[in-house]
Amino acid sequence: MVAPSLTAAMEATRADFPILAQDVRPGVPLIYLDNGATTQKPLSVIQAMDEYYRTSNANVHRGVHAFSERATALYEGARHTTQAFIGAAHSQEIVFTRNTTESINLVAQAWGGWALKADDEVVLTEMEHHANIVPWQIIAERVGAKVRYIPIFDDGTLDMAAYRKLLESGRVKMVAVTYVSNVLGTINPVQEIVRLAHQANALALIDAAQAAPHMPLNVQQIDAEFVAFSGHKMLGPTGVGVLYGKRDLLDAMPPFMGGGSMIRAVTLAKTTYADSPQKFEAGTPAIAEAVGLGAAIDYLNKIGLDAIHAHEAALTSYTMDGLAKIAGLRIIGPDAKARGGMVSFALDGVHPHDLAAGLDSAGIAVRAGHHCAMPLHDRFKLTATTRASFYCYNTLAEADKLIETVEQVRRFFA
Ligand code: 7TS
Repeated sequence: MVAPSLTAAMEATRADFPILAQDVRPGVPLIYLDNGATTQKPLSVIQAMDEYYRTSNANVHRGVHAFSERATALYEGARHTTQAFIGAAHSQEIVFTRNTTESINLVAQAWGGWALKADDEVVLTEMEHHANIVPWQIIAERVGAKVRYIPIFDDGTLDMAAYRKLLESGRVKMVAVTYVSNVLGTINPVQEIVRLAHQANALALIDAAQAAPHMPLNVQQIDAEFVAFSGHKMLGPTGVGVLYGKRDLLDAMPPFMGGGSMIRAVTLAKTTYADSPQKFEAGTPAIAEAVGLGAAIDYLNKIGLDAIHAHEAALTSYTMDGLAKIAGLRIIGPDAKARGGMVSFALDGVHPHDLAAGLDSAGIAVRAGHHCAMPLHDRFKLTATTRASFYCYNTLAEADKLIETVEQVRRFFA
């Protein structure tokens, strides 16, 4: 049973999100259950970006003029806010990128191009988003390394014994794993995964795109060398993401891209590089977006990651119970207790796109397709699923409407 008082406190956050007050079509209110793709933005984030452009806009780290100093202070302030949010020891360990995808590509190209040699191995899992598969395939192909995958059980959890076996090759240099699956919702035991990687002298990268927005995350506790996530999935704007990296490693690695702002000195013959994070932030960064991300983190801290996680767990458990009663409906992934705030399902005889279109006519936004995890869908012998993914502002009434509408769509196609 869901404690209504728990969800009521979170449901009150709805008032902070202007978009949620809109109708999708006249008389059809928006029920936004596509938070795994991107989240809505509270007024405080929208205002912080508006305020930045109205009062402080200039380029950063360049001019000696007052506005450049003001913009730099705001941009670096967002870096400190992000550092505190994930418990990093140094602000130099926070690199602003465009998104999780760019953060992982940065590591695959800059670290991988430098450290990976022929016949080295990179270990991923079968449940990765394409953003944590393709960059590794590209670099592996370039240097002659191999990509191996930790298999998953039918319940959507990782086969840790198979992982231990993979590490026995003695050739694994990197283990890159998602914290929370964007399809199954599985919360992986990342601390244990990293510990085992280190025991085998491998480094670790955690894709925290679906974790950082939804639960407390401490990079020192996880101890991975790299952690990646996106601003837009945690109430912040698009165009800004984060790569956390351990300082010694970031200092030792070559840059990802070259250009302005990342150099110490340039001559026509040779360039020396600035320290991290500047070394990895070539060109004018997404300044207003970083300011918006800082405001999003302030907002998340105010409502509390523990409370958000508990709210989403309650909604997910409630939704799974309701959906499980629908004839011919199959949920993939583990029990509600072992997952983040999402549920993906297949309905016999109804294509996920038809189901999503039926839900859309009732104002319900969900994602249908392979969710950029084709190997995972292959593993479950499905081409596509429908996914509902929650955030702080979703309500039990919305979960009810979802369950009821899925049943109506099933009857329509029966
Ligand atoms: N990793 C995971 C686990 C993700 O869920 C996503 C985006 C990414 C990486 C890539 O993030 P980006 O910000 O660089 O695009 N996942 C989804 C999704 O599930 N639906 O749309 C985007």
